Amino acid sequence: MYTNKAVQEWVEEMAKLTKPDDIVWIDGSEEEKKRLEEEAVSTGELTELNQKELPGCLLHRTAVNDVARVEHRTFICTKDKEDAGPTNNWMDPKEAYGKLGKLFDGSMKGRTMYVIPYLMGPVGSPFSKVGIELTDSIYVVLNMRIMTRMGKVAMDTLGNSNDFVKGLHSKAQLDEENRYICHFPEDNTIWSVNSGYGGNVLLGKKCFALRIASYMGKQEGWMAEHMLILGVEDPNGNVSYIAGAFPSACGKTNLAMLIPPAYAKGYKVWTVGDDIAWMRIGEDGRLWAVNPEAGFFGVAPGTSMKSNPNAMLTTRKNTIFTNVVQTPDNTVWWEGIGVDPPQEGIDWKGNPWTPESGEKGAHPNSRFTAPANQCPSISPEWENPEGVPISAILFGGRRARVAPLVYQSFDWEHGVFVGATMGSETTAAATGKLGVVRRDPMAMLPFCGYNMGDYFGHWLEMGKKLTHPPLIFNVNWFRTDDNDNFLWPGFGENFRVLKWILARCNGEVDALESPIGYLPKVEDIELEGIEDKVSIDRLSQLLELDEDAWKDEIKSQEEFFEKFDRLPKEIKGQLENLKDRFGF
Ligand code: GTP
Ligand code: SPV
Ligand code: MN
Repeated sequence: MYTNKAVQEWVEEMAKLTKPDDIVWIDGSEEEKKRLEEEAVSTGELTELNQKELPGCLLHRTAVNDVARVEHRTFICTKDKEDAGPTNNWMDPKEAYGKLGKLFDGSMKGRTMYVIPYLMGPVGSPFSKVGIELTDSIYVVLNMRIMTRMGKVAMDTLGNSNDFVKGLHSKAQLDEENRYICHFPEDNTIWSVNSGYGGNVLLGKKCFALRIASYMGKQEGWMAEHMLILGVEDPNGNVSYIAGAFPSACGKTNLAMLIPPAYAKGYKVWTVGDDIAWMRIGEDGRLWAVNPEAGFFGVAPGTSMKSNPNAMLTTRKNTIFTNVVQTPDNTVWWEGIGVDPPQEGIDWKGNPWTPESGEKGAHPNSRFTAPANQCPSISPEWENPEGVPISAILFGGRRARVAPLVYQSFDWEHGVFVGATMGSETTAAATGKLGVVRRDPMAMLPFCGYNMGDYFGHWLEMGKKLTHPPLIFNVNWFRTDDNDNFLWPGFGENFRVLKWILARCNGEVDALESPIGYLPKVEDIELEGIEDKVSIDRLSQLLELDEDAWKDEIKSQEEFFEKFDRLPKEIKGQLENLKDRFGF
């Protein structure tokens, strides 16, 4: 059905390696979706949920050892090791092709290979790029159908060109010991084997739209970032756009779908994207961003009608739930959904479960895959081929003590330093120890497809070319008191912080200069309606700088930067300036 020669030849070559019984070319049609769903339900790969309550919704359980991204098994395979840099795992491309080639050899025997053409970015946008994923998983096809513009539209965009990202995925035996997610940025290629978990296998997402795309962006003068994009509409109908980079499971989806508190009459927040932003410099010298994805692959636990009604409403139909609890009436439940658990259910492992068992019913990294256009707050501009102009960039993470609720960088270069020194406590989105602080520059530590020293350099270069750069801020919703309680109510109340940020962008409010940047005056963060939860004292506490904590923080930043041979001198200079301002 498709006539592109380069695609055909590559598919033939990969089929020779993986030896599937059949090859199915995906067109993205409704009939195809129906057929694949039926097949996956018949084999138990997917379970049809209560079609009255959750029309078009399906449930999937991954293998118990396959529930999150595996960063220690994720590799950047560049010819020169230095080009992968000190923060990435590196493998020589020849070695990687050899090693994974053996694992792929015959891995699709007895199975069907699906050829998925997909488009990252809106149809007809100069930002957009084509990828093709070969996979032996129907779950992957159906997820890619939601997360990307999949099928004919992508092939039509590609035409006769050979400019596409080649992705090969096989579940193989789901063997943890032989699980590899390898990226070959110099060959536009991704090979992923022995996993069935989203972030490892939906190759358009982290693998292409961040790791490969960040490398492309460096070559071509644009940026691929782990950022949400939202628009704030004021009562006069003016919309300002904000992009925000927070590490995995640190609040991007929630902020992107925020509903302003009652006091902020006439304001509205629009969702453009919840995870990834591709950004270019416009002719007007501003930074313009698109969301390359078409769906949300969101964290389920903690999502409720109270914390994120827009996400709940988005997932009422045509959604694939992964690793949540299946209830007796064949709907879904997870910790923090805001309704009582069923008396009994089936947990994410597929076992009978009761709330009394003391075990979590849903995996902490259980997810929903839902079409973006079902989101009640989806921006009218979300598929604008030109993107949206960004007024402010936010960096943020989970910091119990050091980072104040919000501060503004002095300028772009200092903002790049603020991003480069981001740290956050680890979450369930990746395997490994939870809750330990690790440095995570721009929330890109697991997703940068090249040397992060060069990446910082690229940010600095972009700043020089932007005649109207966005202002750069740092936010922290996760500061705690001595009893580990969150000091800030978060979620919808984060709007109060966005409002200060936009007031800064519009030059409407002044600020206090501190060693780390501009801090809000307490009276400039509006507390109307939450005075009972956040007193002035508490707000002051949220904005406080603890000098001892900052001393340790700077030491940790310094140690991190010592790993880099290619650290731009500007970053070093910024660190020295910070120490001077503190008098350390
Ligand atoms: P990825 O999809 O992994 O990139 O995650 P994300 O950055 O989109 O995170 P998400 O919005 O899904 O939030 C992850 C977790 O953080 C959820 O359990 C939320 O309940 C919690 N969370 C989000 N926003 C806030 C907040 O403002 N305050 C607090 N305390 N928790 C929050
Ligand atoms: C993240 O971990 O940042 C996610 C989910 O958004 S995944 O697709 O697994 O990367
Ligand atoms: Mn993410």
